[in-house]
Amino acid sequence: MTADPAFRADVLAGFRMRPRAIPARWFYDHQGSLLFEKITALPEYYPTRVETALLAAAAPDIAEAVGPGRAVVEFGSGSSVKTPHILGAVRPAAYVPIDISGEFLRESAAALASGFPRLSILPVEADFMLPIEPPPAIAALPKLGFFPGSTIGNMVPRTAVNLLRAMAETLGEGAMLLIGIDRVKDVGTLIAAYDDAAGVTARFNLNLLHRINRELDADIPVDGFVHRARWNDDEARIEMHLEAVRDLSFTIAGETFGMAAGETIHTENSHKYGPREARLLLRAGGWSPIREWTDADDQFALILAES
Ligand code: AVJ
Repeated sequence: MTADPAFRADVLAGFRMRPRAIPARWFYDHQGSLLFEKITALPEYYPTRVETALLAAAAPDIAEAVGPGRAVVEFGSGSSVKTPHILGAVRPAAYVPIDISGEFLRESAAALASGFPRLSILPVEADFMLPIEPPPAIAALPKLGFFPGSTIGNMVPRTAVNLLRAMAETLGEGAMLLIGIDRVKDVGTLIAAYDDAAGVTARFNLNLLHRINRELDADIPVDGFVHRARWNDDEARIEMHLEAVRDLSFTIAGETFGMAAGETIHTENSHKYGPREARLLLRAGGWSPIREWTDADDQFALILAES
């Protein structure tokens, strides 16, 4: 398999730096995407379940607040479970899913097309972290951005603000944004969600090493690592790490690396926000929150904002 040069560069740079770190976006090869799907069904992983229920319950309210005739632009399309709730309620003039994985994009567009045969679906294969030129067909329509899943939590606040500003730019005059943001909550609930009893999140994290071995001509002994999930209270985030359980030596793309027992690779951040923090983040990113929906236990929030 010919590896993505950006993957190779991020992995080599990540193993050279201290502390070692690899961006979370590289979790999602085919195997990683399947494992993430499994995570969303775990009893401990509340975000997907709570957000989907929120969307279903709030759909009529959302439709009323958003009004007719918009184009829905989904950033990092994927969730075949959540999108139909929005499309069914808002009844948009067009739907534009944006994703880096062309294969994934075509699959989910095809699945949605059968449920919404008269909807104009215009997939865009792009990295949503960069500014995007929307398809000309929707140029004249007001937009509703849709960014579910608390994917914003993967970014440090500085990057999250930059992304929100880029989204406002992409979506143009009179745009709205519906965003899902996970709440700060008790540490036990958070840790369980990222270190489940069945070990699926551990497999998801360790799959990154398998992916490096598969794609970058590497010989990392995956059994020399364990999954760690910890709450970083200063930064208000769950962190995932891979910790070496013994002294290790391995090569990646011809370069040799050593790790001592106890050394870690930081693989993911998942930032959590309280109610005011979430609204402040949106304001810093150029959006004004106008409505908000949460579950009875305030586990997760859906926020509607205007630019
Ligand atoms: C897809 C980034 C929202 O942070 O909860 C789930 C990814 N990582 N379990 C999250 C994830 C471990 C997930 N996001």
